[in-house]
Order: sequence, then C-alpha cells, then structure tokens
Amino acid sequence: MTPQLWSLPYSPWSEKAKWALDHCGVRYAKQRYEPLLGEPAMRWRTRRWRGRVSVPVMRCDDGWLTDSFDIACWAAAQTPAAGLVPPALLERVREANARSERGLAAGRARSLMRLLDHRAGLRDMVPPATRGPLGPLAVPIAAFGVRRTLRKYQQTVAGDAEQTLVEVLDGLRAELHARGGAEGELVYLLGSFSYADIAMAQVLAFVDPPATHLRLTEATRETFRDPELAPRYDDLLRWRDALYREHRDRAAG
Ligand SMILES: N[C@@H](CCC(=O)N[C@@H](CS)C(=O)NCC(=O)O)C(=O)O
Repeated sequence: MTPQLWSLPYSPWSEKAKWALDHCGVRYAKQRYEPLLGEPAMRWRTRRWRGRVSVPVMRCDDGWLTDSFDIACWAAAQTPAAGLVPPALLERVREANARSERGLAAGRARSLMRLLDHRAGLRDMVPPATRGPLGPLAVPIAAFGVRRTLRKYQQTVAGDAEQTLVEVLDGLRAELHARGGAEGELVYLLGSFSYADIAMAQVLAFVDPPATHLRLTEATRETFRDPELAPRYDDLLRWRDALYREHRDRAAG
C-alpha cells in the first residue's frame, strides 16, 4: 500500500517526517490534519484512546507510526543507501533527535505566546472555509485553540523555555564548530548528511522559519520568528539554509 501521512503543512515535526520520506525516495499520500477537530477521528484510526494525539502520523504496511522519529527510521530502513540513519550511528541520531525535541518544544511555547498577541496570526490559524462564517469570533476561537495547545504540550517544556532553546542552540553551534570545515563549507553533525541534521535544523524554524517547505502566512511567519534569538543565531540559520538548498530544495526539484 502507498503510505498515508497525516501532517500539518506549517509544522516542523511534520517537516521532519516529510523530509525523511522524500530523502529516501518513499512515495506517500498526504492527508491534512486539523488540530482539535481531527483528533477524535485520529484516535479512532490509531486506536489510541488515551494520551496525547499529535501529527505526523503515518499508516503503512507495517502498521501505524505515530512519531516523526519512527517515521524517519522506517523511511531509512526502506532505502538504507540513502544513509539517513546509518545503523552504526542510530544512538547518536536518536540523541540528536531528543535534543531537537527539547528545542522544538521550547520554541513552540515561545512562538505560541507570540501568536496570542498577534491578531492576524490568530486569524490565519482558522481554516479559510470556517473563517468567513465565524466572522469576529474567529480570533477568540483561535486564541482558545492556542491556549489549549500550550496546555497540551506544557509538560514537554522542561524549565524556562528561552533558556532551554538557548542551550540547544548553543549545543548545536558547538557541535558544528567541532566539525570544523573550510569557510563556506557545509558541515554535518555526524560527518555526512543524516537525520541528525534534519532534526536539528527544524529547531531553527522557531528562530526564523525557512523560506521553503513550511507553509506559513506572512503573519504566522512573524510569530514563528524569535526577534531576540534570530540575530544571535544568524550563523545557524545560514547553516540551516545551506542544508535546505543542498538536501531539500534541490532534491525536491
Ligand atoms: N514527538 C512528536 C511530536 C509531534 C507534535 O508535537 N506535533 C504537533 C505539532 S505538528 C501537533 O500534532 N499539533 C497539533 C495538535 O496537537 O493537535 C513527533 O515528533 O511526532
């Protein structure tokens, strides 16, 4: 069967899964997930009655995969030659992914707080078909959804979100420095391109989102951008952009 992927077009977690699948040349059908409204159906499909439901979720011949890392490992196993998760480096990739998840959770919390203060951003969070009929209620309903998302994921943020994000970004900077590389040369966390790079690159979506692949409106793009941290991590943003040019945009044609 053709794998089916439920995802959110603006989400870095969904982007992790899509990039992994695309890099491994796996064809799949995309299904758009609607936060909140789509949850009961997703629980039913995956037979997951308790706990958090999140996307990406993928259905394939091996069953249901409900985490981006599992999807990436599955993709890597379909095309080992793509080198996405080299078996000998699995634990190092897993560890990079765990750091990416910490950074993403902290980045999401900060971005959602900015979104709560951004009327146009909130409006854009409501699907266009429902925005019209909701009229002036669209913004408060979106704000309700954002507060709910903040509560839903609050346990994933350990301690102070800014401090956590800074720690993860400083760690990434130190690792890339340790890899050396000539001026302008693209360096990889594990020596050659792997899922560790994809995972860590996604954290930077909440510093300043990439120009391609995450589908954001002008307003939601503003809320993803961290005005305090973006100027401080310009070197990491340039690394992320080079990674996209070399391994994402070019591959996507
Ligand atoms: N560890 C999970 C986290 C996924 C995650 O946080 N997904 C969020 C952002 S795409 C989500 O589903 N949000 C919508 C919702 O919770 O309803 C993964 O990597 O798959």
